Amino acid sequence: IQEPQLQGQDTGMQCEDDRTGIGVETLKRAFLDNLFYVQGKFPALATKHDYYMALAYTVRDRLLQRWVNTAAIYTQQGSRTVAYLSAEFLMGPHLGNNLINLGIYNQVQQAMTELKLDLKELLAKEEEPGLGNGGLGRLAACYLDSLASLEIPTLGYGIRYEFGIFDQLIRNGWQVEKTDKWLRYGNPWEIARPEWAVSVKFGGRTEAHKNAQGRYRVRWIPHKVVLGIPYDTPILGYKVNTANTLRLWKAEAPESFDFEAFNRGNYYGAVDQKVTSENLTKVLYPNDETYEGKQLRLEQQYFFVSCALQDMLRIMLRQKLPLEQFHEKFAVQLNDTHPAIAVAELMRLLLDEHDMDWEPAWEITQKTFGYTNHTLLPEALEKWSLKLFSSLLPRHLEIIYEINWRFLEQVRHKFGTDEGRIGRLSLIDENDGKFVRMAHLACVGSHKINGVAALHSELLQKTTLLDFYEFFPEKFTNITNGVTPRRWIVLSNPKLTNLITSCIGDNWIKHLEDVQRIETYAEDPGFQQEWQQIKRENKVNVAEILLDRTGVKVDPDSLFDIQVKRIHQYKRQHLNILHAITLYNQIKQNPNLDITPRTLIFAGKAAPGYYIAKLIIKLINSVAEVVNKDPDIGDRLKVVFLPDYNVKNSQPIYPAADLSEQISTAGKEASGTGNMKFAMNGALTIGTLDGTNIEIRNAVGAENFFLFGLTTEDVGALRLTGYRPREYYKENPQLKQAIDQIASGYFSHGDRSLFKPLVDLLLDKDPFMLMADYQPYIDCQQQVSQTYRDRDRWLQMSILNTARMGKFSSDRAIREYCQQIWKVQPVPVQLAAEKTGDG
Ligand code: H53
Repeated sequence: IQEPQLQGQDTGMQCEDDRTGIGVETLKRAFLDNLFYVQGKFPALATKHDYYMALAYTVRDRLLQRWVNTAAIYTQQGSRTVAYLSAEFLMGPHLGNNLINLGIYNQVQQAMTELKLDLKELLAKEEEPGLGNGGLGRLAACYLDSLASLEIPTLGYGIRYEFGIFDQLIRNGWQVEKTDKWLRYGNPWEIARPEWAVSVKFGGRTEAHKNAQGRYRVRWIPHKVVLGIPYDTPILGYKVNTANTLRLWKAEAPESFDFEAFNRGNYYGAVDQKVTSENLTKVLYPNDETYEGKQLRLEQQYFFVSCALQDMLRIMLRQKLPLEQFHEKFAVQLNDTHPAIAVAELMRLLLDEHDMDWEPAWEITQKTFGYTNHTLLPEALEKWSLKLFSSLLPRHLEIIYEINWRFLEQVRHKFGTDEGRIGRLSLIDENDGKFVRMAHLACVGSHKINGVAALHSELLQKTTLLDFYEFFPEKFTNITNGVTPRRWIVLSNPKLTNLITSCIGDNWIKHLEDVQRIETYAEDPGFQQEWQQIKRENKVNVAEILLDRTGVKVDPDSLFDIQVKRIHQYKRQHLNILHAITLYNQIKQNPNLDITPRTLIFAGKAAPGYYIAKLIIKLINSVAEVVNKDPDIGDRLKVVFLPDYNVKNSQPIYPAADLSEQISTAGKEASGTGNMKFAMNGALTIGTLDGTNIEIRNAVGAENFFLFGLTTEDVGALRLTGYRPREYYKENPQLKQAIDQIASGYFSHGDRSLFKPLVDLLLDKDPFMLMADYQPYIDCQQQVSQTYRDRDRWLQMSILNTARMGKFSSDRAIREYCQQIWKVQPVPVQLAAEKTGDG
C-alpha cells in the first residue's frame, strides 16, 4: 500500500500531506478544507457542531492511514486475531481519545486557538456512542484501547443500536428517560461496509437430508431472514500505528419492499417487513445485571453473534485458511453470557453449512471460545424459555440438546449417576418451567472461564459454578479487571498528567506500573503543594458543572465525597444517603458543630423498570432539597445529584474526588472499575471487602484505605443465623432517627407514603444488609473526616494511591488474557514511510 508520508513538522521546505501531516499549519489547512468539502460550510456560517465535524474528519484522515496499513499487514500475515464479542461497547467520545493516542492533542489545540476556536468546546459537541449500560460495556471499551495499544490484532463485534442508553433528566426529583438519538447529526467515526453484509435466519423448522457422501445432515428452513450490515470504527492504540476495528451490526430487511404487496397497492404493508427487521437493532435494553426474558433481546444476541461468526468464516475463506484452523485463526471471547449462543451457532455453521462432522466441529468450538463471567447475582444469569428458544432458534435447540447429552454422559462417566449433580449441571433447567441456561452453555463450550476479580473468581468456583469447577477445574482462572490510563488519567486529568510526567517522564502512560516512581515525592512539600493545587482546580471545575446543571453552589474546599455508578440496591446508594441524613442531624442538634465540610455528589441511571432504584434517586434529591436550603447547615454539607451520568460527564468527576464511595454489600460487586478510576486520580476509597476493593487495598496499603463493614463470610453467617434488620434500627438512635424522618415525610413535604416501600424493605428484609453495616460505615466516615483535617497526611495518602495503582491498568489485564487465554502475540504495524526510512 502506498500512502503519503507522515511528517511531524512543517519544514517550510516541504509541504505536508493534508491528510496525514500533523504540523499546526497543516492541521489548520486540513481542518478548513474539511469544513468546506465535508460540511459544505465556510467559517461565517459554520456552527460549533460543523467545526466539531470538520475536526473529527481531520483526525479521522490521520487514523485511516494507520487503519488501512494495519488491515493490510493482518491480511498479509494471516495474523491470529482476538474477536471480542460483546452486546455492549460503552466507548465514550472518540475525538479526545484519538487526539491523545495519535499524540497530537497539543498541536490540535494550538491550531484551534490560532483559528480562534476553543478545542474544549468542540470536544463537548461530540454525541457519545452510549452503546452500553455500565461496567461491562465500559470494560469492553477499555479492553479495545489496550488491545490496540499492545498491538494485538483484534476485532470487536457488537450491535449498532440506533438508540443507545437513554438520556436521564431529573424532573421533580424523579428520573425521566429520554431517547438517545446519538446518530441524529451523523457519525464521522464509522464507515459502513455493505459489501460484507450477511444473512441471519430466524424461526421456521429443520429437516434432514443427505450430503454428497450419503451422510445425514440438517437443513434449517427459516421463517424470516434479516440482513446484517457491518459498520466499522477504527480503534487506534496509544502511540503505535495499530488501528484495530470495532465492527457493529445493523439489521436491515433483505429487500426494502415487498414488491408483491406493493403491486397489490398495499404500500404500508410493503414496508412492514423493513420496519420489523430494523427494529432488531433499534434500541439497547437499559438493564444492567438483570435480564428480561424478552424475545427481541434474544434476537439481538443471536443476530450479532451470527453476523460475527459468519464474518470470521468469510475472513478465513478470503485468506484461504482451512476451516479446521478456525481456533488457530480466532480466539473468541464471550463477554458475559449475552453472546453465549455463539457456541451453538459456530457448531451449526460448521456442521450444517460447512459439512463438518460433530467431533472435529466440537473440538474446534471448545478451543475457540473463552467465557468471562461478570456477576454472581442470580437475576443476571440468563435463561431462555424452551418455548421461545424453539420458536426462534429451532436448529440451535437441537444442537444444544446434543451438546447436553454428550456432556452429561461425561459427567456420568466421571461421577456416576448422581441425579442431583446432573440436574444442576444440565444445560436445561427443569426446575420451574424449562429453560436453556446460557452460562452452562458458555462453560461447556469454552476452554477457559474467568471471573473479573480474585474474590469473584473464588466465589464463582465455590458457589455459582461449583459443579462446573469440580468437573473441569483446569478451565477456571481469574483475570482482575483494569481500566485504560489513556482515557481515565491522560484525557480526564491533563494537569495531573503533566505533573507526573514532569517528575518521571511519560513512560507510565504505557506502563502504569512505572507511576510507582512518584512515591519518592509523596512527602515532598513542593510536590504535595502542586498535587493539592491540581485537585483544587479539578474540584472548581466540577463545582462549575454542578452549578450549571443543578443550580447548587458547592464549596470547592469541602471534602468531595462521590458515588457515581448505576443505581442498584446492592451498590447501596441509600446507605450513603443515610450518612448524609446523619450528618445533617448532627449539625441540626449542634448548630456550632465543627465538622469537616462535605459535598456529597451522586450520579447514575436506574433501569426504567427498576422501581426501588428510581425511588432511591427520588430520595437522594429529596434529602438534597432539604439539606441544601437549610440555613443552619450552610456550607458544611451539600448533597447533589448530577443528572445524565455517562462517559463524557464522568470524565471531570474522577479527578475532582477526595473520597470514592465503594460500599456494595460484600460478595455482590464482581469487580467494580469506577473504584480504579478514582484511586488512580488520587481519591481515597471508603469501601467494603468486595470485588477489586480488596485488591486495591492490598496495592495501596491498608493504611491508605478506609475499610468498613461485613465480609462475605459475615454476610453468609448472618443470613444463616437469621438476619433481623429491625433490631439494628431499634437499638441505634441515630439510625432510628434517620429512618423515622424518611418514613414521616420529613424529606417529602409530609408525604408518608412516598418512601414507605423503601423503608419497609429496609426494616423487614434489608436484602443488602444496610442496617448491619450502618454504624461501622458512620464510624469509618468519622475517621475520613478527621484524616481530611490533617492536610499533609491526606495528601500523602492521595499520592500513594495514585502511585500504587499500576496493577489496575487494562494493559495488565489484557496481557494476562493474551498469555493465559488467547495465546496471541503482538503484530507491530509499520507505516511504509517508516519502513523505507524516508519519512
Ligand atoms: O461488570 C463489570 C464489573 C461489575 C459488574 C458489571 C456487570 C455489568 O455491568 C452488567 C452485567 C454483568 O453481569 C456485570 O457488575 O462489578 O466491574 C465489569 O466486569
